[in-house]
Amino acid sequence: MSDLVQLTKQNDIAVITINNPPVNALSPGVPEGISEALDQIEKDDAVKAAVLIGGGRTFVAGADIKEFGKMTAGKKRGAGLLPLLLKIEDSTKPIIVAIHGTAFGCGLELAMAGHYRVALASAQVGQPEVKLGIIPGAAGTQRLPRLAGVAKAVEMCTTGNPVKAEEALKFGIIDKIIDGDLLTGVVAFAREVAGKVAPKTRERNGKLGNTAENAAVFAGARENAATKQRGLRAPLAAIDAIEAATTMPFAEGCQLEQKLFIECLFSDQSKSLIHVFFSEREVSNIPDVPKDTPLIPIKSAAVIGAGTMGGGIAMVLANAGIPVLLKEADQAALDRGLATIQSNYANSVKRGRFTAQVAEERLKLIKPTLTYEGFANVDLVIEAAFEGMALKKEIFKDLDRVCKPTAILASNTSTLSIDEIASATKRAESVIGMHFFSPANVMRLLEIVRGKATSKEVIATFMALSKTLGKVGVLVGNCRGFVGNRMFGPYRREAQFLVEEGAGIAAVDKALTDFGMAMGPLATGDLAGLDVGWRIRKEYRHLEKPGIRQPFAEDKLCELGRYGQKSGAGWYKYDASRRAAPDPAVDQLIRDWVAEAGIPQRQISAEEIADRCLYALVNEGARILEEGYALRASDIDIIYINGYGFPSYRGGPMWYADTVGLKQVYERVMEFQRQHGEIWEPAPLLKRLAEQGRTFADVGKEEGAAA
Ligand code: 3H9
Repeated sequence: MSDLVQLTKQNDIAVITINNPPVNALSPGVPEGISEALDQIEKDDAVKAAVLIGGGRTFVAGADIKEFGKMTAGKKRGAGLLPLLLKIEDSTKPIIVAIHGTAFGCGLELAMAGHYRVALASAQVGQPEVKLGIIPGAAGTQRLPRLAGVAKAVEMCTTGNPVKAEEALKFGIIDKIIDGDLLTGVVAFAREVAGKVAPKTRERNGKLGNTAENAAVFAGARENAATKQRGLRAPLAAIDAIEAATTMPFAEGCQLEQKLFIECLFSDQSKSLIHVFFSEREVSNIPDVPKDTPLIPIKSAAVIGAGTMGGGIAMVLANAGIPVLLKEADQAALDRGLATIQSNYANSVKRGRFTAQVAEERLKLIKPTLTYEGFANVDLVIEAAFEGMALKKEIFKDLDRVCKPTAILASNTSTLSIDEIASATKRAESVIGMHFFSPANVMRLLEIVRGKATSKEVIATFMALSKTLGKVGVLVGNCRGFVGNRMFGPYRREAQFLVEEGAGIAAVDKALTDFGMAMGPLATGDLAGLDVGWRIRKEYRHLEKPGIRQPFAEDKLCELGRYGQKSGAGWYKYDASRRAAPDPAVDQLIRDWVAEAGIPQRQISAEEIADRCLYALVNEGARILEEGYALRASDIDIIYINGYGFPSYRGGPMWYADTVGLKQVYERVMEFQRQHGEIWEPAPLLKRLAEQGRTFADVGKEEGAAA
């Protein structure tokens, strides 16, 4: 038998154990091993029932995702898992599946083929395939509605969200929760059911509902998917497959599921989402910071500034159970900050995210203060004061004086140099950038900015801390705007240029939302506040190269007090509930301004709008990669997906460029250079890769880049 599967016996109960670390994925060898074990069990008269269990930290977390790439590359085409699952279900002896950790994807599909399922209370089950752009491909869409009902199956297969053991029990996905040792519990359960007629999931049609009820469920789910998962194919395919479970015999439903599964698997969406899955794990690989680098314990923290960012960061720390001092300069600002935190927590309770008691416990961890008292004891300080170098240096000088020598000092700057901030201290090795995205308690991205002197221990600690805080931490180098905002500059510059050249405001935003961006670039400006960029541009105006075209519309809007949502008007006008509407007054203003500036007006296609904005991102991303401010193209992708609303099913800007083909992207950039001049000069790396027929994903494999 394969090394990945072991067969043992506890008297009359056989125990099949899957051992394929780290997550017991059903890699080649595992299904074969289970099948062989079943053959032996069938032949062994002494065995009355069998248990299927996972060794190590989890039951089966799904198919081996690495194998999908081999399948789509045409290197592999297996028989699939369906025959094995039928073999389990048709076993003459009851098979009881014991779940701990996660039974995800074909882990749950495997479990559902068993006659009974038991689980530890801490276990979770789910069909997360949709997050990889696919649907369950081993009869999950056919067996799950038979166990859990149609509505629950639709919810699980379209959202991909896991279900805890208690809920799984309530919905009939599992039969029992085991307290104490799982193996002992499942063997006892197996003895109870041994010799009885075992239920086959595929023959249980009682929960498949009636046509009228189901029609409402499917229509609602399709509408939901079209709005909440706009552009994604897999949720709709999952609904089609579950619908088949309600209208077709099991075997035919399985055939339709297979067809849809393969269609999704071979799609660009799935390839992109699988790229995102592995890239999100790759970010924690820092070549010069080994995995065993000692971590600095972070048991307490302080945040400076109780504004939107500071308050959000204090909540992030409190949510992770870390006590935090929250310092402001005056009582009124501190009170305002605390009131916002309280109302955020109250909203979460209202929405059912957690209980009032949990909110209270978290709130208790945040201690407001107007002084540095207590700062000598904290392990970490995050400065989230107003974005200005002089002020930040002043604060860091104070922190260097009041904090203990081992404390880490972090700045939540979005543009300023970490090295210059660190120069205000005598401990540059303990200074690091921690760029949260607004709202800090919601957005997953954290850019971790490495200064010249930042120590490896501090970097390793922050990579680990980002996970504790529930964030995706990406290490970036110290350049202006770091990775995300540095790329966002050219992207939003092009959006403005397009309007100044004659494109409609809504047309620019629509071209990008049609591409899949969560929001258009101009609406995003209104949301973030147009004045933020305006102030930064004023501070850096002296660095602008003379003779280079600069967009002017946003600056002029700010001069008129149109800062965006917060002032009720920006590119759009907003009502009291911040709903946007086109504003003919802005259209007129733009017409006047461009006439005055003598900019020729023309019709601009949605394709040109999307290309100019997206390739501006890609060209700047290529420079960042070559200059070493990002470790990998995929790190840039993760930043854009988690911080800037880039559609994950496009894989991020660099992956997207790879899928278009760098030769084509390069030629388009050259065309823009001919039309618009120097600002469109192709990045040398883009040019080189295009000429060599290579991709951004290849970079780093041969020619290293280091943040
Ligand atoms: C499926 O099942 C399709 C079927 O319906 C049909 C088939 C015909 N494969 O996340 P972690 C690796 S689709 C390969 O850091 P955690 C991961 O890359 C699948 N590798 O740990 C990492 O490697 P490294 C449906 C996998 O504790 C290491 O394991 N299932 C797989 O934070 C540890 O992972 C899913 O989509 C895999 N399936 O979280 C589940 N899973 O150390 C995907 C993990 O080299 N997995 N790895 O970077 C997860 O959601 C999480 O990994 C899990 C553990 C919750 C299980």
